[in-house]
Amino acid sequence: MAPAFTLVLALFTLVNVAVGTPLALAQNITAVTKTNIAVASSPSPSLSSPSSSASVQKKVTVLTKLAAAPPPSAVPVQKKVTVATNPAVVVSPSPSPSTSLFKVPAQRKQCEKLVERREWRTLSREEKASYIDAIKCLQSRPAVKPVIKAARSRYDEFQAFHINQADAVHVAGEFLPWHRQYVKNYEAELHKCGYKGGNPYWDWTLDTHSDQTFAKSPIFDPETGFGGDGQLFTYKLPAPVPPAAMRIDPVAFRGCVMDGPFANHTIPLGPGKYIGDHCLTRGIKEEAKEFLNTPMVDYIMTQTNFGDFRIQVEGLPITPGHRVHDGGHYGVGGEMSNFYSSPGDPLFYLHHSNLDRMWWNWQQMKPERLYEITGRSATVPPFKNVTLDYPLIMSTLGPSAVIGDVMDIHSEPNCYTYI
Ligand SMILES: [Cu+2]
Repeated sequence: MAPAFTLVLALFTLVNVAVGTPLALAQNITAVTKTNIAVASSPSPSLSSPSSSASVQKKVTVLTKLAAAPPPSAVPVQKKVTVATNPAVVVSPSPSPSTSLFKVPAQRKQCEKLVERREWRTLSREEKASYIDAIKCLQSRPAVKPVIKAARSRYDEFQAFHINQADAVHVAGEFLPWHRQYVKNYEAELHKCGYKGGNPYWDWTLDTHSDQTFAKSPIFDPETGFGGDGQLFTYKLPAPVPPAAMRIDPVAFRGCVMDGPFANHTIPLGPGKYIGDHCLTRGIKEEAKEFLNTPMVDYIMTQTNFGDFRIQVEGLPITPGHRVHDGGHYGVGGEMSNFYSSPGDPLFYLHHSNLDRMWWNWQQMKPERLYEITGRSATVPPFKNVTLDYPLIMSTLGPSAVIGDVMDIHSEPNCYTYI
C-alpha cells in the first residue's frame, strides 16, 4: 500500500472510528476488509478495553499503527512499534507469556514415517495429475452429513463446514491450528481418493519477482495447474450489491475460470453464504505480489511471539494492510477472496498449506515455540484465551483435535513435514 494512501486511510479510519460508523474504504479493499475493519474498529464495548479512556486510546492506537503501516522494507522501525501500538492488541490482547501457556503436553509419540508436503511445481507431471484427479474424485463422491444441506459432494462438505465455522476460527488464536487440522483432514480424504503424497503447498514468493506476471504463475497453468483467471462477463453475482454480511467484494469476481481442470466444475455453495450453483470464479490481482514476496515473509518470520506472528500472518482486518494470508486470498480473487466460501477454490488448500509451512518454520526457530499458543478464541464474548486444551472441531470432516495435538506435525497422528 502506498504511504500516501495509507495516510489517507488512517485519517479516514480515525474519522470513522470516532463517529462509530463502518468504514467506507476505497474500492480496491475487499468486502472482507470492510466488514472486518468495521467490526475490529467499532467502539463496541465487547471489543474495547474496560477502562473509560479505552476508546480514546484506541483511536490514537489505530491512527498510529496505520500511519506506521509497514512496508516490509521498513522492518526495523515497524518491529519496534508492533507490540506497543498494534490495534489487535487492543482488540484481542495476547496474554503475557506465562509458563502455564507454554507447558509441553505429555511426550507425544514421534512418527516413524512422515508424509512429505512439497511445493506444487516440484511435483512430477504424474503427481500433479494424481492430485487433481483426487480433487475431482472428492467432487464426485457424495457428502456424508454436511452442515449445509445444499452441499452435494464430499468436497462441498469441506467448503460447507468452513462457511459454517469461519466466524469462529478467524481473527482468533486458533486460526492457525484450526486450519492445520482442516487441511490435514482434507489431505486424508485425498488419500482415500488414491492420491499418495502430502498436500502440496503454493510458495507464492516464487511468483513475485518484478519481472514476473503473477497471473502467469505455473499454479494457474491450464495443463499442469489449476486453471487461470476469471473471464470478464461470464459471471454475475447473486445480488449486484451483496449485503455486507456476505463479505463479497464485487470487484474481485472478474468471472468464471474457463480453462484448466475446473473449467466446467459447478459449486453449489457461495459466494459468501449464498446457496446456488455457479462456476469457479477468480479475479487475479497483480498487486498481490507486494504482499506475498520474500521481504514480507521474512518480516513476518521476525515476530518474536506467537500472538504477533499469528496476527502478521493472518493480516487484514487485524493489520492495517495486506499480509500473506489475506493477500493470497485477495490475489486469487473470486471465490477464493471470500471469507466464508473460499475453499470452493482448490487453491485454498495449497495456500493454507504454505501458511502452515510458515508457521512450522517459525515454530522450529526456537524449541519453546513448538507448543507456544496464545490469543483470544473469538472477537466477541464469550471468549477465552486459547490453550493447548482448546478444541478444534471438525464435525464430519474427520478427527477433531485439541490444539496441543496439532502443534508438533512430526508427532502422531500428524506425521507430515515440509520439504
Ligand atoms: Cu479459513
